[in-house]
Formats: sequence, C-alpha cells, structure tokens
Amino acid sequence: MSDHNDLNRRGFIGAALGTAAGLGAAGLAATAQAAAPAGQPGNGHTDLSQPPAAGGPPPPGAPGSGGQFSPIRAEVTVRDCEVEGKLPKDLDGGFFATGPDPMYPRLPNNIMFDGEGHVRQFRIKNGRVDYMTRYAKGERYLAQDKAGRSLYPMYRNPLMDDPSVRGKSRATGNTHVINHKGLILALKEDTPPIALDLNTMETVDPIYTFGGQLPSTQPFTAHPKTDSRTGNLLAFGYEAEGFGSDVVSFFEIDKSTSKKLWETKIKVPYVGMIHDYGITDKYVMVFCVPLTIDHEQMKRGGIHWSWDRTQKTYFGVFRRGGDGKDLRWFEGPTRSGTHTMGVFEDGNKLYFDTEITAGNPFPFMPNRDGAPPDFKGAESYLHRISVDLSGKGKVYNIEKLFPMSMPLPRQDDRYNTVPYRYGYGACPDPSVDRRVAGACYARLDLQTKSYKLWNAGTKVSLAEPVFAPKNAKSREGEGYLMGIAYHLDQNLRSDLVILDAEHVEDGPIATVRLPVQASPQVHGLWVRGDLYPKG
Ligand code: V55
Ligand code: FE
Repeated sequence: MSDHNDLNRRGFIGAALGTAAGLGAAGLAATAQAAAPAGQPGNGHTDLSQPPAAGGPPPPGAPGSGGQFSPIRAEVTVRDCEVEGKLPKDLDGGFFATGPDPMYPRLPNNIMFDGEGHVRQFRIKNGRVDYMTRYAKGERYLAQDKAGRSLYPMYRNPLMDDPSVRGKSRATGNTHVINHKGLILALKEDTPPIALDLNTMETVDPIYTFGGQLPSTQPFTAHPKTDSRTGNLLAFGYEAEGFGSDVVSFFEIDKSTSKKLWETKIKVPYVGMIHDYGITDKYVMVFCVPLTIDHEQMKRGGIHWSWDRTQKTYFGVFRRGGDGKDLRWFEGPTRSGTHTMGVFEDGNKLYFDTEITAGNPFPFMPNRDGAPPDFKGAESYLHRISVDLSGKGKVYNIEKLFPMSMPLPRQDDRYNTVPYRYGYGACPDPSVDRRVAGACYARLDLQTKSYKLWNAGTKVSLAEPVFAPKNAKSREGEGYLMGIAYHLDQNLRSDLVILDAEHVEDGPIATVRLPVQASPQVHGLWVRGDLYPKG
C-alpha cells in the first residue's frame, strides 16, 4: 500500500482538513478551520475512529472511518426545529447544500470526493425552520439501490465500473447545488445535473439536459454563475468531447426559458481539473492547474487525477458570446487554485480572485512523482490574478489578498459577474497559532483590505457559509451569513448558525439546533422564498 492509500484509509480528513486546512478541506464536506496539534487526532497521523482534536475537521462521510464518522445514509426530516435566539422575521427562503454520502463503503484507495450526493434543505419561513435531506437519485444511485452493492468503486474511473452500468449516467450531484426554474440542480463536474423538486426534494430528472439542449453526457461544472444583470445561467464543462478530451465547452442558458443562448469550445494546454471559473459582461476566465488526468493510474484502478508539479499554470481569457478564437493564455508558476471568490473587468484589465495553494490542494490525491502528501503546500490563501489585455504580456500578475487560509471563499451571489466588495468564508483565526486557533466565519472587505471575524472556538468545525440577502433589493452584503457548525464534542451533532453578515463579530443572532449530525456539505446555496414555485 502506498502512503497515499494509507493516508486515505486512516486519516485523510484529518490530514487534509485539520493539519493542512487546505482544499482537501473544501472538498471534504466541510471546512476550513483550525489545525490539530501535531501528534493528536485530526492531524493526519491518527486513526479517524478516534474523536478529532479540538479544532479538528468535521469528518462527515469520511472513508474507512468507523463510528461517528460513518456516512449519514438516512434521509432525514425534522419539522419545526428548535431555535435559540431570534430568527429574523424577514428571513424567507431555503439554505441548501450537498455532499458525498456513500451508499456503500468506499474502497480503501478511493477518496472522499466520491459518494452519492445527499442534498439538504433548511426551509426558513414565518419564524420557523424545517430540515429535510434526500439523496440526489441519479442513475448511479438507482442502479446501486437495485443491485444492493457499489457498482462504481473508484472516483471518476469508468474503467472500474461494474459492466452492468456501462452507458448509464455516473452523476452523483455531490458537489454543489443551484436553483434553476424552480428546481434544485445537484451538480458534479463530470456529468449533467440531477434535478430535484425544490419543495419535496424528490428527484424529478436523473439526467437534466435543459430540455435536450445539452448532450446527456455533457460535463457540467459544479460552479456555474448567475449573470448579475440578466439572471441567466452561465456554465462550462471540461473533458467536453468525451473522457479525457482537452476540449472545454462554455454556454449560457436563459433563466426562464432554459434556451441555450450561446456556446463555444476551446482547447486547454493540458487536461486537468477545472473546478471553477470567472465570467464578466465581456470576458470568460479559466485557470488551468496541474491536477492532471492520469491514465496509467486509472488503469491500475486509481482515481482520475494526480498532481504534476512539473507543469506551469495557464490563465486563459476570451470574449464572452464569441467563437473563442481570441483566446489568450497567460502563464504562471506551478500552483493550484480551485475556487473563485469573485471576478470583475475594468476596461482592458481583468481581475480574478481565487484561493491559491503552492502545491497539490488535495493531499489525499496522489503526487505523480510519488512524493508524500504535502500538507503545507495544500494550504489555501486568497489571491488576485490580474491581466491587462491592452499589453502584449504573456504572464499573469498575482497578489496575496488576506492572511487566513480559506479554501471555500464565497461572495454575495448577486455579484457573480460584476465588481464586488465583500467576501465570506470559514477559516482558522489568523491572529492565533494555527495549532490552537478556533474556527471562524469571516467577512472580508476587498475595498479596505480588512476583515471581521466571529470565532466559534476550538470545539466546532464550520462548513462553508452562504450569504442570504435580506431581500432581492438589498445592497451588497446586507443580509445574513449562515452555515453549519459540527460539534466535535457532541458526536458531530450540528447547528445552523445565522449571523448578521454586516456584523459577524457579534456572533449568531439565531442558532437552529438539529438533534442529529447534519448531512455532509461541500457547497451550499441560499434560495430566496420568492423563487420557490407557487403552491
Ligand atoms: C471538488 C470536489 C469534488 C470534486 C472535485 O472541492 C473538486 C472540490 C466533491 O467532489 O469531484
Ligand atoms: Fe467547489
């Protein structure tokens, strides 16, 4: 067994989240937060069947982890949840999230990014909160449910699929959720969305193709954007012309008719994970990082990716609405960047704010050169990448923005395609030694380069927060910041904490106490009440 396998089996979550608080964290379902002290549980060197150290990671759905770290499996409904504090009267909508919750135990060398998508909703209305979770029931879920066993044993490796499922959709919907036309679309970047009814959360379409406009094999990013002016849906898919292809397709879909308004394709310098992107009124921006496809590893039964530290990064820019022929690449050093916080254009200048790691962002994914996991290199910090299209430069500029590690930055999603001022995220307190720092929610001010923190202490792990505007007309940042706190000292029993987004330092104004561990979360979404289908 390689170091990688060993790590994955025994402690990857702790490793990824706890020690490194890197993107592993991110993907992981849960968080960015404090590091575990060396030699303690949660630091990647101990058995995950032990409780994590204070400030350690939340381990929902962790592979090979017994007891409290087991998958949820149960589809849960809790009506009229217990609330501490005062639920804001004007808060009307749903906080949704998804994450991998494997139906059957994972192979020891599989990773936590694999597993059937388990979608949850906190429906908040009239001062009351109902909690509900349902699996996203794509063809993969249904086939396994029928067979009574795992038929997809390895993360994004179709060579390993059971022969009985050839040709079926591999969609899990385990990474992110969006709202489109009164549906919840559960997303995984290698497949089309799985569509769920927004109210009942039952799956209504296992392969959502926008009325047949996208091929049923279309990869669809987990990080589409909402056009800030029109509300249209902007998305892309990599490996767009079949498994391992170097083509990325970009498209725009009308928010109300679902009509495809634009599509273009580009070729990338190498086939790698393109997890997120940026789009403004005029431009599309993509960041190519060397977590690249590894055919040899897949033939040996491994995952889709390995980290190739010999490759540079490439920042690509082309005109939105065009044919992609104007595509320009700007080079930079070996880095990774997985999540975009926000982007904007200013004349010929383009700005792309993203979290950046110096090395492999996911320590549980192999390094191509066989190097052991690099936890320091997996720590993620917010940077601004910029280019000036009026020059002839072939290199992008990059500048660090904030001192705290934050693998899952968010913004007020109404600002996806226009200039923005505020960012949000979970992070360890940057003013305290990482080994004892509490888990915080932060509100970042990009204009003053300052931030406000609420420190939740060392006994909780905080999942990625979402921003909920008070109403459709609120100014940027006027509203609530909410997220899941997994209690490390209560078998991960979880709370939903709701903060005033303009005063996060005051702490929660309301806490929704679940009687159980919340389902795993990679990414979450706020859906305003007025966007729910009537009736
Ligand atoms: C991420 C998560 C994924 C994935 C690829 O957080 C990237 C990043 C939950 O699955 O497949
Ligand atoms: Fe993501």
